[in-house]
Amino acid sequence: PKEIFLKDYKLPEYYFDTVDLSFLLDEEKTIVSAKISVVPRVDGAASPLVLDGVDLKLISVKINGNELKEGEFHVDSRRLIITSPPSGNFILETVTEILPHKNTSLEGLYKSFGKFCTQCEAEGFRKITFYQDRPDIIAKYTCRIEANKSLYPVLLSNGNLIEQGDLEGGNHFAVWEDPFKKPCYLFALVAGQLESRDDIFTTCSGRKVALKIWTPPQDLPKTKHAVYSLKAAMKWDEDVFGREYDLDIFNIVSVPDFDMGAMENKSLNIFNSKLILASPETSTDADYAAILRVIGHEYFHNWTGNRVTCRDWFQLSLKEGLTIFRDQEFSSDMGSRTVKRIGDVSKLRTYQFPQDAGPMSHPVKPHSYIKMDNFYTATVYQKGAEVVRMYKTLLGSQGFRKGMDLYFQRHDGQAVTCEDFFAAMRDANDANFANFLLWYSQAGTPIVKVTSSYNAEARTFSLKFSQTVPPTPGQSVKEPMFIPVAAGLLDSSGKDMQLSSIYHDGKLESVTCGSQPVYTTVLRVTKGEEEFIFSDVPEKPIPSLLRGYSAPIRLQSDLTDNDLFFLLAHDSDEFNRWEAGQILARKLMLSQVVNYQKNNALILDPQFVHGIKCILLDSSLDKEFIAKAITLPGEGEIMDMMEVADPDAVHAVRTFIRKQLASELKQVFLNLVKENRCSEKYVFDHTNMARRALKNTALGYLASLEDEEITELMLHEYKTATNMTDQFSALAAIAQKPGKARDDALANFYNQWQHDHLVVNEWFALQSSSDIPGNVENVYKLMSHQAFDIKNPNKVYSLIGKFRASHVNFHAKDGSGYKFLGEIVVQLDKLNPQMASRMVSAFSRWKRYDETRQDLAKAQLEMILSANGLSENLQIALLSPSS
Ligand code: HT7
Ligand code: ZN
Repeated sequence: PKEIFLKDYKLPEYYFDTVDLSFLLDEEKTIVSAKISVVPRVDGAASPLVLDGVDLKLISVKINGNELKEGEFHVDSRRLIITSPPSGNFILETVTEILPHKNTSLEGLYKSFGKFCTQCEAEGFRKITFYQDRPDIIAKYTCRIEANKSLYPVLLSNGNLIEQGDLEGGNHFAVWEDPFKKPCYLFALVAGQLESRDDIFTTCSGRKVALKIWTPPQDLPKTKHAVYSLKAAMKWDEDVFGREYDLDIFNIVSVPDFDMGAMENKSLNIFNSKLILASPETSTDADYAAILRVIGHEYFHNWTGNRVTCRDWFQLSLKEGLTIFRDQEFSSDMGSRTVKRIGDVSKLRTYQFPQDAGPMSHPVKPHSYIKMDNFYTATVYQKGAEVVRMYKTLLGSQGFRKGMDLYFQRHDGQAVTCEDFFAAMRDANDANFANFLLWYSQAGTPIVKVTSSYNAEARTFSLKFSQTVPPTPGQSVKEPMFIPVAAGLLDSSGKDMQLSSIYHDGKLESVTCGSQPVYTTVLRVTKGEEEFIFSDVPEKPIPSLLRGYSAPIRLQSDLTDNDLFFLLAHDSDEFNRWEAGQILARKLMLSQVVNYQKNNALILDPQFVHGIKCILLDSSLDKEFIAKAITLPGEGEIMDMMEVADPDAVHAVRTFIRKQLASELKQVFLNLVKENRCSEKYVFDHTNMARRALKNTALGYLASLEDEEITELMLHEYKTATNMTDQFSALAAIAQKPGKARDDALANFYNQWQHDHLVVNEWFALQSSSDIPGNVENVYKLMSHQAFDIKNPNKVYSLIGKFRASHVNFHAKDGSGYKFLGEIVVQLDKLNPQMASRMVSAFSRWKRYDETRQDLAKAQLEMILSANGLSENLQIALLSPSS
C-alpha cells in the first residue's frame, strides 16, 4: 500500500460541476449510471483524468455522447484513466455494475437486513462508481433510484424529492436533487421497507422543515427521543451559533449494520440503530444521552463539514474536532456543564493519552496516511475538540463566535484547511496566537511542571512553568507549545481571591475587566520555562490551576496532599474539585500498587475516606457530580502512569479501595440508595438522571461487600426497577461476583429481553467486560450463543470489543486473552477489515507490559501477520504496534 503525504497535496486537474446518478437496484446486481460535467482547472490543459474505482465492473464509458474505444481509456482494479480527454468542458458518462449483497465491508452500497444502504466516508464512493473520490471535488448531485416497489417501497437520497412514479413490472422510481454542492463522501442512498415518525421544525426565519426518522415499522415507537434530540439540536445551533437549517427536509435512517455511530450525509443522516432507538424500559440514561449527543453531532456537521468541508483527509479534524466541540457544548447546555466536562476529559485520558504516548501517536493533522479509515482516531476527534476549545478559552465566548461567523462567511461552499480556521479566529479578533498552530502539527501530550512560591513581604505569588513535549514516532525534537492555563487563587477560607495584575515577560499586566472583579485569568504559557508573578496577594494562596481543564496536557504541580484536600473541599471551579480528588486517588492507588508488588498489606488513608465522606454528605453538590467525584480513576489510567504496567496489581488495589470504602461508608451508601430511588415515570432530565447516577454508584460500591443483606438489596433493586437504567445497574452490581445469584439474574435478564437486539448487546457487553477470573471461557461460549452474529458490528463491539475493558482478563498472564483476540481478528478480517483493524488496536501498547506478556502478545501479532490474505487495513494497523 502507498503512503500519502500532506506535503504532496496538489489541486485537482479537473473539477466536477454536476453529477447525475441513476441506480437500478436489484437482488443480483445493481447498475449505476453516472453523468458528470467535467471542468478542467486550467483551460486548455488535457492531462489524463484519473477516476478511483474499487470492486466495480465497467460496462461502458462515454465522453460527450461518444463511447470510448480501447486505448482511449485504461481500467484496473483501483482506477479508470481517461487517457486524453478533450480540452475544455466535457460530459463523462459511465455505466458500472456492483454487487451490494456480496459487500460485507459496510462501505459503498451494501445490503443490511434486506435494505440497501450506503456509507461513503472516507473512500467508499469509489465502490459505487468511478469518481475522483477526494473531498475537494464538490458538485451538485441528482440521484434517480429505481427498484421493486413491494420490496423497496421507500427510496431516499440527498436533497429534495423532485419526481416519483410507478413503472412497469412492479418497479417504481424516485428522483432526488440536492441544491447544495457536496463532496462525494456525503452522498447517500437508502431503499427498503421503512416507516417514518414525522415532525416539523420551524426555523428562526419561519421556514418549516419536515423531519423524518425512518426505521423498520416495529422500531417506530422507539424514535420519540430522536425527534426530541433533533429539534433541540436545530434550535441550539440557531441560538448559539446563528446557524439555520438550509433545506425543507431532514431525514434520518436507522440501520442495524453500521460500522461507526452515524454519518452526516447531506439531509439524509444514517445512524446505527443503537444511537437512534430508545425507550425507558430498554435504554439507559447513558443511551439517552448518547442519542442526544450523536444526533446533535451529525446535525451540526451540516455547517461544520458539509457547507464548509475539508480540502483533503489530513484536515479531518477541521470538521470532526470542531463538531465534537460543538456537540460537547450542546450536551453541556442540555445538562450539567461540569459533569459533561468531567466525562469528556476522562474520555480523552482513557483513549487519547495512551494513543499519544504509543506507537500510533500522530498529530491532530497527520502528516501522512496509508489507509484513511484507520485515521478516525481519538487524536483527530477528541484532541481536535480540545484544540477548538482552546480558541474559545483564549478569545472568550464572544470572540470565539466572531471567529466562527467569519469562518462561515469566508468559506461557505468551499473545501478548506485547519489553517483557514485558525486564520478566521485570528483575523476576527485581531488576536496574537503565537505558535498555536503547533497543536495541529506536533504529536504527543505536553508535560507541564509548575512550582509556586509566596513572598509575604512583597505580597506576590509566583508560578514557574516548565514544559516538555515527549518524542513521538517521526518527531524526536519538539518545540514548546502555546498552553492556555486558566488559573485562580484560593484564600485560607477557601474563597476565590480577586486578581489584579500579573508580572510576566518584563511587564506588569492588569487582569481586571472593567469594574467587574476577576477570579480566574488565562495565563499564556508559550516558552520552555516561564514565570508569572501575581501582585497584591494578601496571604499565601492555594492555586487552582488549569481550571475547566483549559489545555490537553499533563500537569504536574507541587501541591501537597493537604492542598489537594483543600481544593477538593472548596474550589469554586467544580471541575478542579473533581480533579483534586482524582489526583489524590491516583497517588493513593500508585502507592498501594507498590505495596501489593512488595507483598505488603494494603492500607487506605483515613483522610481519603474522610474526603469521600464529606463529598457524599454535601447536600449543596449536584448528585451527578458526587457520583463522578467518588468514582476512582480507571485501571488503564493508573497503568499509564507506571514504568511497567501491572494489570493484576492495579486491579487488586482498585478492588481493595472500593471494598474498603464500601465497608467504612456502608451506612452512607445505604442511605443514598434509599433516598434516591425514583418510583415515578422515567424522565430524561438532569435532576432525575443525577438521582439515578448517585443511587446506582452507591449500589455498585455496596456490591463489593460479602453480605447477605446487600445481596437481598441488589435483588430487590433489580426486581423493582421501572426503567432500564436502574434494572441494568442492579444487574451489573449482582454480576460483580461469580455465583448463583449472578447466573440466575443474567438468565432472567436474557429471558426478559431476548426479543430486543439492542438490550441483548448490552447483556453481551456486561458479561464480556467482567473482571471475574478466567472470563475468557465465558466469552468463547457466548460466541456460539444464538443471538451472536459476527457479521454485525454492534454485536462484535459488545462481545469482543468490550472484552478488552477487563484489563485482568485481556492481559491474563497465561496469554488466554491475547490468544482469543488474535483468533477473532483473523476471522473478522475476512468479513470486515475496518472492524478487524479497530479490534487489533487493543494490542497497540504491548510493550508497556512485562516480558512474559510481551512475548505472548508478540506471538499473537506474528500469528495474525502470517495469516493468508490479510487486508490492507489490518496490515497497516499492525505495522506500528508490531515494529
Ligand atoms: N463523519 C463520520 C465518520 C464515519 C466513518 C468513517 C470511516 C468509516 C465509516 C464511517 N462511518 C462514519 C461520522 C462522524 O464522525 O460524524
Ligand atoms: Zn463527525
